[in-house]
Amino acid sequence: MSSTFVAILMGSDSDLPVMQATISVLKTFGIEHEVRVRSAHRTPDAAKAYVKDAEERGCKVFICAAGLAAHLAGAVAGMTTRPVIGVPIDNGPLQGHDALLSTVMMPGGIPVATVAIGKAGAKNAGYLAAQILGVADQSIAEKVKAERAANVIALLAKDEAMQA
Ligand code: RP5
Repeated sequence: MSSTFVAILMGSDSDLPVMQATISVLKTFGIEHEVRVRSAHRTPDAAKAYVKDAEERGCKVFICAAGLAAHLAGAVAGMTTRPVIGVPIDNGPLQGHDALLSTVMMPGGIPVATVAIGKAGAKNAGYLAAQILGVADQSIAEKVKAERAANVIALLAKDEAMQA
């Protein structure tokens, strides 16, 4: 029997500090996840084998992070019809602009839902995965709504404190 989970793939273990933001969001919502290092360039065969195996075991969303010539999300998107979220990592001399364009500029028919460069994008990748799962899972949808409502209250409270 397969159980629903999100797979987080990263091109290198050096991407992990940024991707902790994704892991943290998924933990907040109690979403099962796996974290693996698989590279489109350095370990293409292992990347493909993982994607196929993860699909069979119940992976519903793939989150792929890479920096520089960031082809991991695009390569994974070519291997699966599950939603693929791409996180451009902000390392290297171009500070993630290279990774952003490599991730987002996909040919028609093979989409990658690309989030912002770096930590904000990594965080949003977790939220987007939760929202995708929430379409079919009411309990996750409710948690996402509750978290948003709590954020509104917290922000307005900060504003109120500022005015005092
Ligand atoms: C990319 O190259 C990885 O995703 C990483 O962001 C970047 C550098 O990798 P390392 O040289 O740190 O392993 O493929």
